[in-house]
Amino acid sequence: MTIYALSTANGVSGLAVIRISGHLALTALKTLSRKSNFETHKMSHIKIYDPDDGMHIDTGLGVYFAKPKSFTGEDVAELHIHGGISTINLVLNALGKIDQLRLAEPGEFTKRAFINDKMDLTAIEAMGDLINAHTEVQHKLALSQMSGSLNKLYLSWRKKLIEIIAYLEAGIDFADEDIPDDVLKNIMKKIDELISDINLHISEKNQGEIIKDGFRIAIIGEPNVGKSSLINLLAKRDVAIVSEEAGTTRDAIEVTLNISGYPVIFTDTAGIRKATNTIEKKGIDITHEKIADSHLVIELFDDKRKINQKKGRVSVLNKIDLINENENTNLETLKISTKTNQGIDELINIISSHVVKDLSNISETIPTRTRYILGSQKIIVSLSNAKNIDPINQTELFVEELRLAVNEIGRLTGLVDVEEYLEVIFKDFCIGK
Ligand SMILES: Nc1nc2c(ncn2[C@@H]2O[C@H](COP(=O)(O)OP(=O)(O)OP(=O)(O)O)[C@@H](O)[C@H]2O)c(=O)[nH]1
Ligand SMILES: [Mg+2]
Repeated sequence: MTIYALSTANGVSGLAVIRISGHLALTALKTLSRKSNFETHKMSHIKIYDPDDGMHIDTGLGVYFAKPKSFTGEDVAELHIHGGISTINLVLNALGKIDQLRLAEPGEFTKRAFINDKMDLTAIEAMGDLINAHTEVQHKLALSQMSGSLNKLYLSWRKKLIEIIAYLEAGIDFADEDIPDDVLKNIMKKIDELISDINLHISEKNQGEIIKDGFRIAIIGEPNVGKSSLINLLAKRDVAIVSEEAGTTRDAIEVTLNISGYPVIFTDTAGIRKATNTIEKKGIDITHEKIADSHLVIELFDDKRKINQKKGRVSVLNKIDLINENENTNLETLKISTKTNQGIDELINIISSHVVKDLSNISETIPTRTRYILGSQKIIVSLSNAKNIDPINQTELFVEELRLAVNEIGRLTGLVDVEEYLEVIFKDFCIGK
């Protein structure tokens, strides 16, 4: 079936793009435009007509991509039309009148791209990340993974294992074929190297989570020190209630901001004190959970005598506007005022340096999904099992473990193909001799 759908966002806009994919894509373009020649990959100025009653619907651009050089790998056409709701609906209706054309299901274009080997699973997932990217770093990582950095890493693991399997299988099937000694000696070394590469990949999990889900910062302190005032100032809007009454905030309130290109989630929390009120107590419990859950804690004070520097926390003295200038000259702690904005830029710089430090040297292949981590862990299990098996005397058992690992890698990229082992054997050994 040939499918079609609006590919730009729903709603009113200057332009809208309707994408058509399948063997009738060009026919549909010709039918609606009443134009008979389209050159592949070239835009043409077209008028769009309803195929039944001949109504002129819109004037725009049409382009045809002959397979396989298209997003889906099938024949694809695009109609660039005006982005009004009625225009879009009329064009979609007109397409629906053509035989064997139907509205695409969610994700169906991408699914076809996957089936036609245009993209592997990691690229598809990264494309989703790219569309949802809010910050520069998310964007950069998603673009790199969409362009195949992760797929390349996984395929390199797979290739190493397939090579080992190929050598060993050749040994079983063709007894007169000598397996070179050095190859066997190297097998365990190669597996060890692979295990450490995969462990390195798994260890980058935290960075992946931070880039995707955000660097979490809890703003804590005693009641009334100005935590909610600070979060409102950072967010540039009133997200939390500010009051001179101590114990105002009970629920943890979160805002996500872009700091140096990274998503940073600030959490305003209930002020910590010995509370008697049950609701406030619950709020304070949540504060402790948030502290445990964050990458960085900012502890606010409004009384310099109470300041203490706890490890892993950034201590900040607020309400500096109330303090006499001479009093605070030799204080090491960062001083701010949410009233006058004093010290706020410096605070943001400090936060930024913490975020950047945690994410320095990030590789383009950090695991951005839990399934990459779970899959990698399964691969390690199989490789560790293999290490306890003698590859020469128990070749089949050994190879079986490697196969499980290879399949698991195949699952990561969406490619599971056992025939490939044979291909490698045929390529590396002259079997027919
Ligand atoms: N003068 C001055 N007052 C401030 C400053 N920051 C906050 N305040 C005041 O301090 C009081 C408490 O502020 P909040 O932001 O509600 O404090 P909080 O830490 O969130 O308090 P709880 O939610 O009760 O824990 C309010 O009356 C604010 O206007 C500041 O920098 N200077
Ligand atoms: Mg508050």
